[in-house]
Amino acid sequence: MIDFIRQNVLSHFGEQMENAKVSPLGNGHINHTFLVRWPAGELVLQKINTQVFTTPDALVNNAERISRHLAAKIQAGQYQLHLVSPELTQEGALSLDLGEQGYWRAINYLPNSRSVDVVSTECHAEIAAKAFGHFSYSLSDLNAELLEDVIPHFHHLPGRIEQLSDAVAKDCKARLKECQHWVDMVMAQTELLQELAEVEANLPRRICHNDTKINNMLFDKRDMSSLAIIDLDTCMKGYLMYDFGDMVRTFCSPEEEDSTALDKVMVREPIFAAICKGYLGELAPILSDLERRSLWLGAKVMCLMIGVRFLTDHLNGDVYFQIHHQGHNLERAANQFTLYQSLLSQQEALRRYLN
Ligand code: GN1
Ligand code: MG
Repeated sequence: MIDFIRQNVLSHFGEQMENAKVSPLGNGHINHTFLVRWPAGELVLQKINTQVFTTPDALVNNAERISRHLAAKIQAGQYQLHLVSPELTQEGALSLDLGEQGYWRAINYLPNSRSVDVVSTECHAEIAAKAFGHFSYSLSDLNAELLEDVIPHFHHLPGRIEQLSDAVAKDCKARLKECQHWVDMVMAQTELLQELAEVEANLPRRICHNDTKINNMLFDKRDMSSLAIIDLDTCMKGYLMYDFGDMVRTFCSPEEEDSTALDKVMVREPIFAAICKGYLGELAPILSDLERRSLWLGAKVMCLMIGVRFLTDHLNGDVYFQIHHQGHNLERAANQFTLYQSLLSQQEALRRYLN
Protein backbone atom coordinates (compact mmCIF):
# COMPACT_ATOMS: atom_id res chain seq x y z
CA MET A 1 0.00 0.00 0.00
CA ILE A 2 2.93 2.31 0.69
CA ASP A 3 3.98 2.33 -2.98
CA PHE A 4 0.41 3.09 -3.95
CA ILE A 5 0.37 6.02 -1.54
CA ARG A 6 3.60 7.43 -2.93
CA GLN A 7 2.43 7.16 -6.49
CA ASN A 8 -1.21 8.16 -6.23
CA VAL A 9 -2.05 9.89 -2.98
CA LEU A 10 0.79 12.09 -1.73
CA SER A 11 0.75 14.55 -4.62
CA HIS A 12 -2.78 15.54 -3.61
CA PHE A 13 -1.68 16.52 -0.11
CA GLY A 14 1.51 18.50 -0.70
CA GLU A 15 3.97 19.79 -3.18
CA GLN A 16 7.25 18.34 -2.01
CA MET A 17 6.34 14.77 -1.54
CA GLU A 18 9.13 13.20 -3.62
CA ASN A 19 11.34 12.72 -0.58
CA ALA A 20 8.56 11.61 1.72
CA LYS A 21 8.97 8.66 4.05
CA VAL A 22 5.74 6.76 4.66
CA SER A 23 5.34 4.37 7.58
CA PRO A 24 2.38 2.67 9.30
CA LEU A 25 1.20 4.43 12.45
CA GLY A 26 -0.75 3.30 15.52
CA ASN A 27 -2.77 0.14 15.94
CA GLY A 28 -6.34 0.94 14.97
CA HIS A 29 -8.56 -1.99 14.03
CA ILE A 30 -10.54 -0.33 11.26
CA ASN A 31 -8.75 2.33 9.19
CA HIS A 32 -5.20 2.22 7.81
CA THR A 33 -3.07 5.03 9.23
CA PHE A 34 0.34 6.27 8.06
CA LEU A 35 2.85 8.85 9.15
CA VAL A 36 4.25 10.80 6.21
CA ARG A 37 7.49 12.64 6.86
CA TRP A 38 9.26 14.82 4.37
CA PRO A 39 12.01 17.39 4.85
CA ALA A 40 9.60 20.25 5.47
CA GLY A 41 7.23 18.54 7.90
CA GLU A 42 4.92 15.65 8.52
CA LEU A 43 1.28 14.64 8.45
CA VAL A 44 -0.93 11.71 9.32
CA LEU A 45 -2.61 10.08 6.35
CA GLN A 46 -5.54 7.71 6.66
CA LYS A 47 -7.34 5.36 4.34
CA ILE A 48 -10.85 5.23 5.74
CA ASN A 49 -12.50 1.82 5.83
CA THR A 50 -15.65 2.53 3.84
CA GLN A 51 -17.16 -0.87 4.64
CA VAL A 52 -17.41 0.35 8.24
CA PHE A 53 -17.78 4.09 7.62
CA THR A 54 -20.23 3.92 4.76
CA THR A 55 -20.67 7.71 4.69
CA PRO A 56 -17.05 8.87 5.01
CA ASP A 57 -17.96 12.45 4.12
CA ALA A 58 -19.95 12.55 7.37
CA LEU A 59 -16.84 11.50 9.26
CA VAL A 60 -14.60 14.21 7.81
CA ASN A 61 -17.32 16.86 8.09
CA ASN A 62 -17.87 16.03 11.76
CA ALA A 63 -14.14 16.17 12.46
CA GLU A 64 -13.89 19.54 10.77
CA ARG A 65 -16.88 20.92 12.71
CA ILE A 66 -15.40 19.75 16.01
CA SER A 67 -11.92 21.05 15.36
CA ARG A 68 -13.35 24.44 14.32
CA HIS A 69 -15.31 24.64 17.57
CA LEU A 70 -12.30 23.69 19.67
CA ALA A 71 -9.99 26.04 17.76
CA ALA A 72 -12.32 28.92 18.73
CA LYS A 73 -12.12 27.75 22.35
CA ILE A 74 -8.33 27.74 22.18
CA GLN A 75 -8.43 31.31 20.90
CA ALA A 76 -10.65 32.24 23.84
CA GLY A 77 -8.31 30.49 26.28
CA GLN A 78 -10.94 27.87 27.12
CA TYR A 79 -9.45 24.70 25.65
CA GLN A 80 -6.13 23.59 27.02
CA LEU A 81 -5.25 20.71 24.70
CA HIS A 82 -3.78 20.62 21.20
CA LEU A 83 -5.92 19.84 18.20
CA VAL A 84 -5.91 17.35 15.43
CA SER A 85 -7.36 19.17 12.43
CA PRO A 86 -7.94 18.30 8.81
CA GLU A 87 -5.09 18.98 6.35
CA LEU A 88 -6.79 19.97 3.15
CA THR A 89 -5.94 18.47 -0.22
CA GLN A 90 -4.27 20.61 -2.91
CA GLU A 91 -7.78 21.09 -4.27
CA GLY A 92 -8.93 22.47 -0.91
CA ALA A 93 -11.07 19.46 0.03
CA LEU A 94 -11.33 17.59 3.33
CA SER A 95 -10.71 14.26 1.62
CA LEU A 96 -9.59 12.56 -1.54
CA ASP A 97 -12.04 10.04 -2.91
CA LEU A 98 -10.30 7.64 -5.30
CA GLY A 99 -13.30 5.35 -5.55
CA GLU A 100 -12.18 1.71 -5.62
CA GLN A 101 -8.69 2.86 -4.60
CA GLY A 102 -9.78 4.30 -1.36
CA TYR A 103 -11.08 7.28 0.52
CA TRP A 104 -8.15 9.26 1.94
CA ARG A 105 -7.81 12.12 4.37
CA ALA A 106 -4.97 13.77 6.25
CA ILE A 107 -4.64 15.42 9.65
CA ASN A 108 -1.79 17.24 11.33
CA TYR A 109 0.88 15.29 13.18
CA LEU A 110 1.60 16.45 16.72
CA PRO A 111 5.32 16.60 17.50
CA ASN A 112 6.46 15.31 20.90
CA SER A 113 3.40 13.12 21.17
CA ARG A 114 3.34 9.64 22.60
CA SER A 115 0.54 7.11 22.99
CA VAL A 116 0.40 4.24 25.48
CA ASP A 117 -1.55 1.00 25.18
CA VAL A 118 -1.53 0.08 28.86
CA VAL A 119 -1.82 2.54 31.72
CA SER A 120 1.08 2.16 34.12
CA THR A 121 0.24 4.63 36.89
CA GLU A 122 -2.78 6.20 38.57
CA CYS A 123 -1.37 9.58 37.67
CA HIS A 124 -1.47 8.77 33.94
CA ALA A 125 -5.03 7.46 34.31
CA GLU A 126 -6.16 10.66 35.98
CA ILE A 127 -4.45 12.86 33.39
CA ALA A 128 -6.05 10.97 30.51
CA ALA A 129 -9.53 10.89 32.10
CA LYS A 130 -9.29 14.60 32.81
CA ALA A 131 -8.37 15.22 29.16
CA PHE A 132 -11.35 13.21 27.87
CA GLY A 133 -13.57 15.05 30.37
CA HIS A 134 -12.22 18.42 29.24
CA PHE A 135 -12.86 17.42 25.61
CA SER A 136 -16.52 16.55 26.29
CA TYR A 137 -17.04 19.57 28.47
CA SER A 138 -15.69 21.81 25.71
CA LEU A 139 -18.09 20.29 23.19
CA SER A 140 -21.11 20.56 25.46
CA ASP A 141 -22.06 23.94 23.98
CA LEU A 142 -21.81 22.78 20.36
CA ASN A 143 -25.21 21.88 18.92
CA ALA A 144 -25.16 18.07 18.79
CA GLU A 145 -27.54 18.12 15.81
CA LEU A 146 -24.75 19.60 13.67
CA LEU A 147 -22.95 16.26 13.76
CA GLU A 148 -24.05 13.37 11.63
CA ASP A 149 -24.49 9.85 12.98
CA VAL A 150 -21.50 8.24 11.30
CA ILE A 151 -22.48 4.77 12.50
CA PRO A 152 -26.11 4.61 13.63
CA HIS A 153 -26.74 2.55 16.79
CA PHE A 154 -23.00 2.28 17.39
CA HIS A 155 -23.15 1.73 21.15
CA HIS A 156 -26.38 -0.22 21.31
CA LEU A 157 -26.07 -3.39 23.34
CA PRO A 158 -29.41 -4.98 22.33
CA GLY A 159 -28.51 -4.51 18.66
CA ARG A 160 -25.02 -5.94 19.22
CA ILE A 161 -26.49 -8.98 20.97
CA GLU A 162 -28.89 -9.45 18.07
CA GLN A 163 -25.92 -9.43 15.69
CA LEU A 164 -24.29 -12.07 17.87
CA SER A 165 -27.46 -14.19 17.74
CA ASP A 166 -27.46 -13.96 13.93
CA ALA A 167 -23.81 -15.00 13.81
CA VAL A 168 -24.53 -17.90 16.16
CA ALA A 169 -27.48 -19.03 14.02
CA LYS A 170 -25.38 -18.97 10.84
CA ASP A 171 -22.12 -20.21 12.37
CA CYS A 172 -20.68 -19.75 8.88
CA LYS A 173 -17.13 -20.79 9.83
CA ALA A 174 -18.17 -23.62 12.17
CA ARG A 175 -16.51 -21.86 15.12
CA LEU A 176 -19.40 -21.91 17.55
CA LYS A 177 -18.32 -25.04 19.37
CA GLU A 178 -15.14 -23.42 20.73
CA CYS A 179 -16.97 -20.41 22.10
CA GLN A 180 -20.42 -21.62 23.11
CA HIS A 181 -19.66 -20.92 26.78
CA TRP A 182 -19.06 -17.24 26.01
CA VAL A 183 -22.27 -17.04 23.99
CA ASP A 184 -24.16 -18.54 26.93
CA MET A 185 -22.58 -16.03 29.31
CA VAL A 186 -23.70 -13.12 27.10
CA MET A 187 -27.22 -14.44 26.67
CA ALA A 188 -27.57 -14.68 30.46
CA GLN A 189 -27.20 -10.89 30.90
CA THR A 190 -30.88 -10.04 30.47
CA GLU A 191 -31.08 -8.00 33.67
CA LEU A 192 -28.50 -5.61 32.30
CA LEU A 193 -30.60 -5.05 29.18
CA GLN A 194 -33.64 -4.14 31.24
CA GLU A 195 -31.72 -1.70 33.37
CA LEU A 196 -30.16 -0.19 30.27
CA ALA A 197 -33.49 0.42 28.52
CA GLU A 198 -34.82 2.27 31.57
CA VAL A 199 -31.76 4.45 32.01
CA GLU A 200 -31.17 5.29 28.34
CA ALA A 201 -34.75 6.47 27.98
CA ASN A 202 -34.01 9.32 30.40
CA LEU A 203 -30.45 10.29 29.58
CA PRO A 204 -29.48 13.38 27.60
CA ARG A 205 -27.78 12.72 24.28
CA ARG A 206 -24.60 14.70 24.05
CA ILE A 207 -21.64 14.91 21.74
CA CYS A 208 -19.43 12.04 22.81
CA HIS A 209 -16.07 10.80 21.62
CA ASN A 210 -17.31 7.19 21.55
CA ASP A 211 -13.83 5.62 21.41
CA THR A 212 -12.08 6.82 24.57
CA LYS A 213 -9.37 4.18 24.52
CA ILE A 214 -6.23 5.07 26.36
CA ASN A 215 -4.30 5.27 23.07
CA ASN A 216 -6.68 7.92 21.76
CA MET A 217 -5.24 10.41 24.26
CA LEU A 218 -1.76 11.55 23.34
CA PHE A 219 0.70 12.34 26.10
CA ASP A 220 3.44 14.90 25.71
CA LYS A 221 6.48 12.64 25.74
CA ARG A 222 8.63 15.28 27.43
CA ASP A 223 6.69 15.35 30.71
CA MET A 224 3.73 12.96 30.24
CA SER A 225 1.20 15.76 30.50
CA SER A 226 -1.88 15.51 28.27
CA LEU A 227 -1.37 16.74 24.73
CA ALA A 228 -4.43 15.93 22.63
CA ILE A 229 -7.53 13.83 22.14
CA ILE A 230 -7.33 12.07 18.80
CA ASP A 231 -9.42 9.76 16.58
CA LEU A 232 -12.59 11.78 16.21
CA ASP A 233 -14.00 9.23 13.74
CA THR A 234 -16.93 8.21 15.91
CA CYS A 235 -17.47 11.53 17.62
CA MET A 236 -21.24 12.03 17.43
CA LYS A 237 -24.34 12.08 19.64
CA GLY A 238 -24.36 9.50 22.39
CA TYR A 239 -24.32 8.93 26.13
CA LEU A 240 -21.40 9.99 28.31
CA MET A 241 -21.66 6.74 30.26
CA TYR A 242 -20.08 4.97 27.30
CA ASP A 243 -17.12 7.33 27.16
CA PHE A 244 -16.62 6.66 30.85
CA GLY A 245 -17.10 2.93 30.25
CA ASP A 246 -14.54 2.78 27.46
CA MET A 247 -11.98 4.42 29.72
CA VAL A 248 -12.66 1.86 32.42
CA ARG A 249 -12.36 -0.88 29.81
CA THR A 250 -9.04 0.29 28.41
CA PHE A 251 -7.31 1.95 31.38
CA CYS A 252 -8.03 -0.46 34.20
CA SER A 253 -6.56 -3.73 33.01
CA PRO A 254 -2.82 -4.24 33.37
CA GLU A 255 -2.98 -6.24 30.14
CA GLU A 256 -3.67 -5.16 26.56
CA GLU A 257 -7.09 -5.76 25.03
CA ASP A 258 -5.90 -8.90 23.20
CA SER A 259 -3.71 -10.40 25.91
CA THR A 260 -4.26 -14.11 26.45
CA ALA A 261 -2.88 -13.98 30.01
CA LEU A 262 -6.42 -14.04 31.36
CA ASP A 263 -5.29 -14.66 34.91
CA LYS A 264 -3.81 -11.15 34.86
CA VAL A 265 -6.81 -9.43 33.25
CA MET A 266 -8.62 -7.54 35.99
CA VAL A 267 -9.88 -4.13 37.03
CA ARG A 268 -7.25 -2.30 39.09
CA GLU A 269 -9.19 -0.43 41.74
CA PRO A 270 -6.73 2.50 42.12
CA ILE A 271 -6.84 3.11 38.37
CA PHE A 272 -10.66 3.05 38.46
CA ALA A 273 -10.56 5.59 41.27
CA ALA A 274 -8.20 7.82 39.28
CA ILE A 275 -10.52 7.76 36.24
CA CYS A 276 -13.45 8.85 38.43
CA LYS A 277 -11.42 11.66 39.92
CA GLY A 278 -10.12 12.96 36.59
CA TYR A 279 -13.37 12.61 34.64
CA LEU A 280 -15.80 13.84 37.29
CA GLY A 281 -13.49 16.71 38.15
CA GLU A 282 -14.06 18.09 34.65
CA LEU A 283 -17.63 17.07 33.96
CA ALA A 284 -19.40 17.22 37.31
CA PRO A 285 -20.73 20.74 36.62
CA ILE A 286 -22.80 19.58 33.66
CA LEU A 287 -23.76 16.01 34.62
CA SER A 288 -27.35 15.37 35.63
CA ASP A 289 -27.93 13.09 38.63
CA LEU A 290 -29.02 10.27 36.39
CA GLU A 291 -26.02 10.75 34.11
CA ARG A 292 -23.73 10.46 37.08
CA ARG A 293 -25.53 7.35 38.29
CA SER A 294 -25.39 5.87 34.76
CA LEU A 295 -21.60 5.81 34.68
CA TRP A 296 -21.33 2.49 36.46
CA LEU A 297 -23.80 0.99 34.02
CA GLY A 298 -21.75 2.41 31.14
CA ALA A 299 -18.64 0.64 32.45
CA LYS A 300 -20.41 -2.71 32.58
CA VAL A 301 -22.08 -2.32 29.20
CA MET A 302 -18.91 -1.21 27.44
CA CYS A 303 -16.81 -4.17 28.61
CA LEU A 304 -19.53 -6.61 27.70
CA MET A 305 -20.42 -4.95 24.40
CA ILE A 306 -16.92 -4.86 22.93
CA GLY A 307 -16.56 -8.51 23.92
CA VAL A 308 -19.82 -9.23 22.08
CA ARG A 309 -18.58 -7.39 18.99
CA PHE A 310 -15.26 -9.29 18.92
CA LEU A 311 -17.04 -12.61 19.43
CA THR A 312 -19.55 -11.84 16.67
CA ASP A 313 -16.73 -10.99 14.30
CA HIS A 314 -14.92 -14.20 15.16
CA LEU A 315 -18.04 -16.21 14.32
CA ASN A 316 -18.55 -14.23 11.11
CA GLY A 317 -15.02 -15.00 9.91
CA ASP A 318 -13.22 -11.78 10.94
CA VAL A 319 -14.84 -9.40 8.50
CA TYR A 320 -14.92 -6.23 10.66
CA PHE A 321 -11.89 -5.87 12.95
CA GLN A 322 -8.42 -6.31 11.47
CA ILE A 323 -6.76 -9.40 12.93
CA HIS A 324 -3.09 -10.38 13.11
CA HIS A 325 -3.57 -14.12 13.44
CA GLN A 326 -6.37 -16.64 13.34
CA GLY A 327 -8.39 -16.65 16.54
CA HIS A 328 -7.38 -13.06 17.38
CA ASN A 329 -10.96 -11.85 17.75
CA LEU A 330 -11.82 -14.74 20.03
CA GLU A 331 -8.79 -13.90 22.19
CA ARG A 332 -9.94 -10.29 22.36
CA ALA A 333 -13.46 -11.38 23.28
CA ALA A 334 -12.25 -13.72 26.05
CA ASN A 335 -10.10 -10.90 27.41
CA GLN A 336 -12.98 -8.42 27.49
CA PHE A 337 -15.42 -10.90 29.05
CA THR A 338 -12.85 -11.65 31.73
CA LEU A 339 -12.55 -7.94 32.43
CA TYR A 340 -16.35 -7.69 32.59
CA GLN A 341 -16.44 -10.47 35.16
CA SER A 342 -13.74 -8.74 37.20
CA LEU A 343 -15.76 -5.53 37.12
CA LEU A 344 -18.88 -7.31 38.36
CA SER A 345 -17.01 -9.07 41.14
CA GLN A 346 -15.71 -5.73 42.49
CA GLN A 347 -18.94 -3.84 42.09
CA GLU A 348 -19.36 -2.85 45.72
CA ALA A 349 -15.87 -1.45 46.15
CA LEU A 350 -15.73 0.33 42.80
CA ARG A 351 -19.11 2.06 42.87
CA ARG A 352 -18.09 4.02 45.93
CA TYR A 353 -15.81 6.20 43.80
CA LEU A 354 -18.76 7.44 41.81
CA ASN A 355 -20.70 8.78 44.75
C1 GN1 B 1 -12.23 0.05 16.90
O1 GN1 B 1 -10.05 1.14 15.10
P1 GN1 B 1 -10.13 1.65 16.48
O2 GN1 B 1 -9.11 0.97 17.31
O3 GN1 B 1 -10.06 3.15 16.56
C2 GN1 B 1 -13.74 0.27 17.01
C3 GN1 B 1 -14.09 0.67 18.44
C4 GN1 B 1 -13.62 -0.40 19.39
C5 GN1 B 1 -12.13 -0.63 19.21
C6 GN1 B 1 -11.67 -1.79 20.07
C7 GN1 B 1 -15.49 2.19 14.28
O4 GN1 B 1 -11.57 1.28 17.09
O5 GN1 B 1 -15.48 0.79 18.56
O6 GN1 B 1 -13.87 -0.04 20.71
O7 GN1 B 1 -11.81 -0.91 17.84
N1 GN1 B 1 -14.15 1.30 16.07
C8 GN1 B 1 -15.18 1.10 15.23
O8 GN1 B 1 -10.32 -1.65 20.33
O9 GN1 B 1 -15.84 0.08 15.22
MG1 MG C 1 -11.52 4.69 16.62
